Amino acid sequence: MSPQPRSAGRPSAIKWRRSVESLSDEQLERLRTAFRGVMQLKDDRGYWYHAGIHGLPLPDHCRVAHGTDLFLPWHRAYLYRFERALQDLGDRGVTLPWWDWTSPGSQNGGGTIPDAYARKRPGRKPNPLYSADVDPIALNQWSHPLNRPAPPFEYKAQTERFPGQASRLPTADQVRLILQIDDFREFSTAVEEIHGWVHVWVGGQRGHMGNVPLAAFDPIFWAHHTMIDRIWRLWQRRHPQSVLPAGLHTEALRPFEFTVGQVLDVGPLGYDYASATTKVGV
Ligand SMILES: [Cu+2]
Repeated sequence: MSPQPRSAGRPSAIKWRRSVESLSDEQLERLRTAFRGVMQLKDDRGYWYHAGIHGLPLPDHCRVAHGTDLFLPWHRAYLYRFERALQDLGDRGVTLPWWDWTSPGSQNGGGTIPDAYARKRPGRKPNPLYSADVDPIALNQWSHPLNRPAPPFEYKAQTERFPGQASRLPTADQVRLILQIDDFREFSTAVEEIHGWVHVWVGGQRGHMGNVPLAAFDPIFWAHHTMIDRIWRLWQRRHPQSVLPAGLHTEALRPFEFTVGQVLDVGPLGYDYASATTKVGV
């Protein structure tokens, strides 16, 4: 592995997020242990609490965080918060990996979910990255009569995926083109669009990932959004002169304790993306 980049003024304790496909067996096991840990907690340190922030149970923040200029910064704060919850269980070195859906392995055969997330029972224990229980309150709210128009069906109590039925995975060429866009708003809109393809590709018609209010219950949500955050980071490196829309800098990223301006630089947040993979589709 090539040496990690260090730039002046950075705290030395940068934690590296890595590609799912490059995790060692040990790193993967640590990630699974951390996921199992948060899934056992039913309070505000736990998985349901964090997954629920994205959409249901109410109040759902997905309306603020999608289709607006806050899409990228809101999800950066969200990933940060969840990654801290994983680390707070005791393994401080655990980080969120990204799923590079443009990689040859993921593009293979019309699209493939990485092994780390696709295998139901890779060892003696069930794989917590394969599926998760959904908070019953979120499910109830989804099918509640006040939720109009009435949803056409109910979602299962464990997250399900129906990959490849309803969309396509974005390619490396598509991401490269998007990375060339100079304007933040145009870039953000383009990234959000291809991000939606991946949600629908994974979830199909009936899978949780395909439905924003329930998407974050699927463990692969985090790897998908880490890839989106990484694309933003790659873009930031390439377009250092690009300015944000007026007023965006001071907007609050509720319910997180950040403003947009506070999440622009990942250095103070204590993480970055491993250098060996700053290209797209490798
Ligand atoms: Cu999303």
